[in-house]
Amino acid sequence: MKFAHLADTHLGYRQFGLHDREKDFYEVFEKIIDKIIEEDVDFVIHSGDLFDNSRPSPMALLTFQKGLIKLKNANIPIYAIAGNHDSIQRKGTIPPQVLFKKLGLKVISPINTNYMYEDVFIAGLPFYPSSQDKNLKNKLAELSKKAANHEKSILVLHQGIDKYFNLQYELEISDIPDNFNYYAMGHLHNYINDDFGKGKLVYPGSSEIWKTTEISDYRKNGKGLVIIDLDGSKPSVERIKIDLPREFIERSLDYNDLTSGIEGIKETIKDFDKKPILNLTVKNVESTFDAYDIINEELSDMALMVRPKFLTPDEESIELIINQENALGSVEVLSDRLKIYENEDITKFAIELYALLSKDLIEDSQELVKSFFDEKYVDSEYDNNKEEVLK
Ligand SMILES: [Mn+2]
Repeated sequence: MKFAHLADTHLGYRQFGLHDREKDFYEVFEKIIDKIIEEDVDFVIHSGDLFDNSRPSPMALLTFQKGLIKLKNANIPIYAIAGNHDSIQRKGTIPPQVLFKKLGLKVISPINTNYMYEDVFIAGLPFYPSSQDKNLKNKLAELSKKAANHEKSILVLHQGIDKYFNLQYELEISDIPDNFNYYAMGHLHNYINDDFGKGKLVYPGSSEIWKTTEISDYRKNGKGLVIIDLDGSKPSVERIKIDLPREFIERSLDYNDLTSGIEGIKETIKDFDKKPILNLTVKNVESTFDAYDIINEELSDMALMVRPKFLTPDEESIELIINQENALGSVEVLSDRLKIYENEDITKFAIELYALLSKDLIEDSQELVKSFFDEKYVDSEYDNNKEEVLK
C-alpha cells in the first residue's frame, strides 16, 4: 500500500505582493496533484497550511477544488488537517478545509480525529498553539491508545517539535506517542526524514519557497512531497522533487565593479523560461542611490523582482530610503495595515507589542501576549463546537 504525504502548500500566498508569485504556488500544487495521480497511490495526506490563510481567495479555493476533483476521479481519497495558517485558534471557528467535505475531503479535526483506510488507522489533530499544549498532549494520549488496536497507524500533525525546530515549538520529541508507524508532519518548511517510534517521522516541507530563508534547504533537498510504502515491516519513504516554476538567484556584487557583476547575472539568467527573483548583496557601497539606479536599469526587465541589500565597506547594512518626505513611520504603517480587523483592541495590542519588541523586552512582550490571549480568547472548551455548525 502506497500513499502520498504533502504539507504547507500555502495556496493563495502572494510573495512580495506579486501576483506572479501567487500563480507559482498554484502551478506547483497542480504539478504535485498530477504527480500523485501518476504514482497511482492509494490515498493522500495533507498535513496543514493547505491555504496561506483562513480566508482564502476564490482562486486559491478553486485551485484546491480542481486538484481534489482530479484525485476523486482517480479514486484517491485525501485526508487533511488545518495548520496554523489556515485556521483561527479560537472557539467556534472552522478552517476552509471543511468547505470540501461534501466533495470528499476527509477532514481530520478534534471532532473527527481518526479514519480507517482498509486496515490502516489514520489519526491526527489540527494545529494547537502552545497555550493549548496540555489539551494537545491529552488528545495525543487518546489517539495513541486507539492506535494500539491497529497494526498499521499514521499520526497527522501540524506542530513544531523541539528536535527539529528549536526556536518555536509546541511539542518536545518525548511528548509524541511512539506507537505509530508513520508521523505525517507539517509546519516546518524544510525537509526532514527521521526514524521515530515504530517507523518514520517526515516533514515534507513547503511546496514552494515561502520565505527566502528556505532557499538553502531547497538547494539541498528540493521542494515537493514524499511517497510512502507501508508494506514492509518499516515504512519506506521516497522523496519526490517537483521543479519550481521560477529560480531564486543569490549573488554578491562589488560596488566598484558593478558592471562585470551585472553582466555575469545577465549571462546566467538570459535563457530562463520565467523571470527569476534576484537577491543581490552589493558590497563596498558608497552611494545607494547610484547602485540602486544602475541595478534597476540593467536588470529589472530580466527579473520578476530585484531585491538588493547594500553594505558599506565596513559590512554595515545601509537602509534604502525612498521618498523620505512622504514615508510613514512604522507605527502608522502598523495601524494602517491592521485596519482590516476593524478592532481597536488588536491595533492597540500590536502597537504596544511593537514598542516592547523594539526595545528587546522579550519577557514583557510574552507577558503582554499571554494576557491579551487570556483576556480575549477562552482557553477551556477550545475545540468543542468547532465544526458543529456543519454537522
Ligand atoms: Mn506553513
